[in-house]
Amino acid sequence: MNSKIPPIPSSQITPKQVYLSRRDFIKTSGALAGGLLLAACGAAPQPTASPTLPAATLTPALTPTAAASATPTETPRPSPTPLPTDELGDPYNSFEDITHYNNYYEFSTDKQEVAKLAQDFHTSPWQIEVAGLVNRPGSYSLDELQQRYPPEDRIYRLRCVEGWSMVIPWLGFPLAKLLKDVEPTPAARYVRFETLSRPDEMPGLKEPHYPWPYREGLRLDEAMHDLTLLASGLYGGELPAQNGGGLRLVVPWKYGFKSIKAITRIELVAEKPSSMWSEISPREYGFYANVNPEVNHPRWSQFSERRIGEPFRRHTLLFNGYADQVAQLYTGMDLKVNY
Ligand SMILES: Nc1nc2c(c(=O)[nH]1)N[C@H]1C(S)=C(S)[C@@H](COP(=O)(O)O)O[C@H]1N2
Ligand SMILES: [Mo]
Repeated sequence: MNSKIPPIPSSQITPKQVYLSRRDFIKTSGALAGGLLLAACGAAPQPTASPTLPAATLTPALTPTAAASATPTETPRPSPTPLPTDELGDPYNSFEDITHYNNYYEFSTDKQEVAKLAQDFHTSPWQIEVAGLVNRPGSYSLDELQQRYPPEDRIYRLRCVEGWSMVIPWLGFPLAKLLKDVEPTPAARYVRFETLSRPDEMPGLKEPHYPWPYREGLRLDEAMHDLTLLASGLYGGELPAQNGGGLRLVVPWKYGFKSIKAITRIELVAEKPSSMWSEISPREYGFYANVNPEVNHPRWSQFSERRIGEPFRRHTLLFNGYADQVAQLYTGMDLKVNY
């Protein structure tokens, strides 16, 4: 694979407020950013390992200034602005990496081709149908949903079943809010999600070996968990087409393929729904797909992962590091059997 992407001014690929805050950041802590850039360039990870830079809007608590705490008699010493991190101290991946290293088979199986092929995909207006075993089915525009459920900042690790991972600052709302409002009936036990099929704009749909459309499913209690997000943005801006815009699911304790992109239909059902990947290879892509370093993929180990932008592999964490929040969903279940 070749990561030569023509240089694009960051003002064209970065949401405006992020771009502006990057410029401020570079002004105030150029030395730190430069140091990290050197460190990152020493290794040869791909794609490009650019230092992650903060969106000021996402991290007001992370930008202390030395001047504010200095007494008048002291010479203020510039203190480096820390890079924004998730709750485990892992720095965000760069906007460039998050938006140019994508799994999205409706466009391409080549992660570095997706952004280019998705650039004319229309993510607005966006309509989502909620149907099935609910008292109040309906069809909602993304605008309506965003007004009803104001987007929250959520910093999540994303671990792909292939063995790589990223830290992504999403904007979104808990799926639970929407589900509560549509009132699932007592018979509803699972939630089924379906991706839009728009063959004119999605060249990958011509690939006949895949049982399109992309579909995924969750148990209702997993779907109702507060970590389960419907994301409509990232890095403080709109959700780029290549990341699943208009609206995509994010389930951070499961392998990335569960986080279905470009959702147009959500259906409450009684039986465990099938998914595109489980139809292709049920042994390799199970329904639960909980991140677990002890349960290997039939063709490779899941013990460690490559964090995009880092030179060394990391240990993979049980439930992708969210065990304290989600392990109780699986009490009494054998995770090796229910993979
Ligand atoms: N509709 C659809 N959703 C999808 C995929 C896909 O090919 N099509 N790929 C999945 C996989 S394997 C991963 S790892 C994540 C990648 O999300 P990202 O490109 O935003 O990092 O999207 C998931 N959602
Ligand atoms: Mo993935």
